[in-house]
Amino acid sequence: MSDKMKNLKIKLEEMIKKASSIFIIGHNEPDFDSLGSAIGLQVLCQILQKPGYIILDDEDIKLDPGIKKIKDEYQKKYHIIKKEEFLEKKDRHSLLIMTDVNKDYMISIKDYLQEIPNIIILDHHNEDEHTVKSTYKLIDTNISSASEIVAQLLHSYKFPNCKKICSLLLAGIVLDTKRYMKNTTSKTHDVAEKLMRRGADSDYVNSLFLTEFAQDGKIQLLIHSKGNTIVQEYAQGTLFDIRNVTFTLNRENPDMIYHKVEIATAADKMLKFKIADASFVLGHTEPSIVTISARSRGDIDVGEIMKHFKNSGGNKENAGGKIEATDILAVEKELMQQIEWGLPKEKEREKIKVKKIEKRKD
Ligand SMILES: [Mn+2]
Repeated sequence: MSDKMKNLKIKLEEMIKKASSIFIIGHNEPDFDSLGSAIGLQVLCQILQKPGYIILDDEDIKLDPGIKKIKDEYQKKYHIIKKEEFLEKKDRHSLLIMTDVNKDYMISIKDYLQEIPNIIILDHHNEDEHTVKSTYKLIDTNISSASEIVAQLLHSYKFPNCKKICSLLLAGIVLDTKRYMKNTTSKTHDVAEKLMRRGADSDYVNSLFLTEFAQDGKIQLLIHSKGNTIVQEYAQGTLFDIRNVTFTLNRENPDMIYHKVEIATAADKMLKFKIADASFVLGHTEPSIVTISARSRGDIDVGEIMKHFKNSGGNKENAGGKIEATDILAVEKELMQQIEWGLPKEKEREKIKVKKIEKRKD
């Protein structure tokens, strides 16, 4: 275990033991990493014999089917609660642990952060001006997932239901690494291997990732229907040298409502094609909300591009946002303009070139 991880463990144990109650929260519209790591942290509270709660305020109908399945199975056992219950239960000695998230606009209790004296953040996403002020944090973008962090924390403990918990944490890692294709280090494999040895069930993990037949059809249509995907070429001399960026939205029926997961999956799928060095997929998730998912192979920083929009941002290769808008085509136009404007000035490009040459010398 690295020193950073050891420190986190010491700090977490100390603060959990001191707190009257512990609330654990992941990002809105939870995925396997945020919910899996939250359940893992709740297990840590149970090991330390402290009352812990997981706040999940999203409506059931908006949850991904796999997430809904986990919630239904574990709601009672691991005290998954809504925001209202958190408001009733919190007091001046409560501890909040944020996992898989560090930004205020991505959690359901952002209006109540001032009322919580101690906050610990454990995350693998970039920080920015919206990052919540915390008492202690471990934020490391080189770690694959929050589940990888929590798995390491739990490895030295014995606890009931271990196989199931290890399966959930493995699901988090599998999701965020795209099955070990991205953000994967030897440590990630190490942690995953240990989860398997403790009984993680890959059949169960795979079952969580099954998609609905109809949903896959909807995603394929979004990508492939004539005219839905536009490819923009950014020529040499711009930030990307020659790079193709794709923009996908339902142009025939722009008001169609999509699930966030459908938009994210479509953006992932686009990167499998040679035509896309970066992909942006836009869709209404509500009549007045346009959700964007942005993906990149790495040399286009989509997080930086998305930062232009309110409530948006992310990592270099994986970003997104929820924009308040009714006109999706206007949002796309703004996005395209943002990419043009974001191109560096001549001088900055010189700097980038110099950097590359210096690297080659090493
Ligand atoms: Mn994650």
